[in-house]
Amino acid sequence: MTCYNKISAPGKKMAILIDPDKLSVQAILSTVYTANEAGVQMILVGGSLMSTRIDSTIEIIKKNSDIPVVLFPGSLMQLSAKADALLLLSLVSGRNPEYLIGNHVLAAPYIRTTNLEVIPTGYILIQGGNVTSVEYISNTRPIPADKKDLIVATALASEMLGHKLIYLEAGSGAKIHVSLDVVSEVKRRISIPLIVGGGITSSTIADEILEAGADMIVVGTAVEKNVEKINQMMAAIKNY
Ligand code: 1GP
Repeated sequence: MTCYNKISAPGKKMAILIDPDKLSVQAILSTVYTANEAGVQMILVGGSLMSTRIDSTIEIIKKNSDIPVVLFPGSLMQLSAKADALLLLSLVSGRNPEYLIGNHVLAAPYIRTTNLEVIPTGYILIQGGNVTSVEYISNTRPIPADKKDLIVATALASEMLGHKLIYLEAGSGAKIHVSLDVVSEVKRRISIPLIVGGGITSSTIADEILEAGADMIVVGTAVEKNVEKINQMMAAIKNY
């Protein structure tokens, strides 16, 4: 089954975000073992900066897990043929052409030489109460969290342009996750799968966001701080 089919399949899913720069090899291993046991559906790999070689991180994950590894690249330096799939992100909330098409042009010839499954993704950055790395690095403004109509219009335009997924992002370490109201309205209006991430720190929040309509949640910071969160959040997912 392709990664896209896994995301689109009925039921709720959780992806763990592994940022190679933030975790030691030992911490990556303990995250991966816990994810295996808990039945996590996907592992995303990426970050805003990267001083570690992404290939070696993916090798470690692959050697110790059968969970699909999906690239979630913060930059062109984060491409690897060793992953299973690539979220080809278009930062549609922003107006920086490099993150809408420029980097994609630079990456496309290389991506074509790999076996990566490419998943075109409309990536929508929403204010999360603090300035996140994505906002700073991409030099784009997030959509204000209370502008539900703008967020919905952006998601609709993204779907109409042919993106296969919508990713609502409050930013890694966001103080405030994407609101339940926004998640449910976007889900109601689009017909492609919905991913939500940023600031999901507890199983209660995870459950509320899934209940509001997310098909898959992405959790990074909370798991970096406490790997046990994987079990707690997966327990919420298993209720569906
Ligand atoms: C960031 O959505 C992801 O791109 C995860 O965010 O680190 O806040 O869980 P957190």
